[in-house]
Amino acid sequence: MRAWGIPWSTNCERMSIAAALAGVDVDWTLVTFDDRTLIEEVSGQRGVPVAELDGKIVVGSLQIVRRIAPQLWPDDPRTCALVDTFLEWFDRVWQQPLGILWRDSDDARKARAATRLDRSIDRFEALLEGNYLFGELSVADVATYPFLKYATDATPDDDYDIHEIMRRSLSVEGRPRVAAWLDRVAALPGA
Ligand SMILES: N[C@@H](CCC(=O)N[C@@H](CS)C(=O)NCC(=O)O)C(=O)O
Repeated sequence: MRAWGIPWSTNCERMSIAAALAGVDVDWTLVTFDDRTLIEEVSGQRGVPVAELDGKIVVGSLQIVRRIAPQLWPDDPRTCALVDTFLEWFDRVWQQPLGILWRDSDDARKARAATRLDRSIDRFEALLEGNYLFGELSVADVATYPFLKYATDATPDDDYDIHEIMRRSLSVEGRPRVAAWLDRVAALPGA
């Protein structure tokens, strides 16, 4: 499968993990964070990852993951509905404070955003009664690990501002299940 991305992209890592789990080879073309000319030419928008599937260009990490690794969605309809709801929460609500910490200049608002992010890790701690967020390994783990990993990640060349913000805002202190889960998911192929 051909795909386009940027180095250290959280959303590209979602796709890398899913592809490795599904046994799909990815032929990546990487561009830089600042020059999205090729991404715009290929897909008509700037976000990555972008993939070519059955001759069609697909954008959106979870849209791509659903196409290449549908087995990551639980079979049980109720658990599957919970996972989809969780994914919408993660992309639309959990990520919102990151934008405030990145772009906003209001210190009080930024402090509230940092508190919201930090407290959110307690929800992950509570979800992790077993090895994975919703019982078996699922798209919930694959989609959130590339973000949550910044609680412990120190990859030297990965110096994007947004990743530095996550390193500062996320912590596994007092969250032993999240710490163990990060190690567990890090050991998966593609992570
Ligand atoms: N909802 C999209 C978000 C894609 C996205 O925002 N990707 C980041 C990199 S992790 C990016 O390209 N941001 C820059 C931009 O959109 O201009 C997805 O899940 O793929």
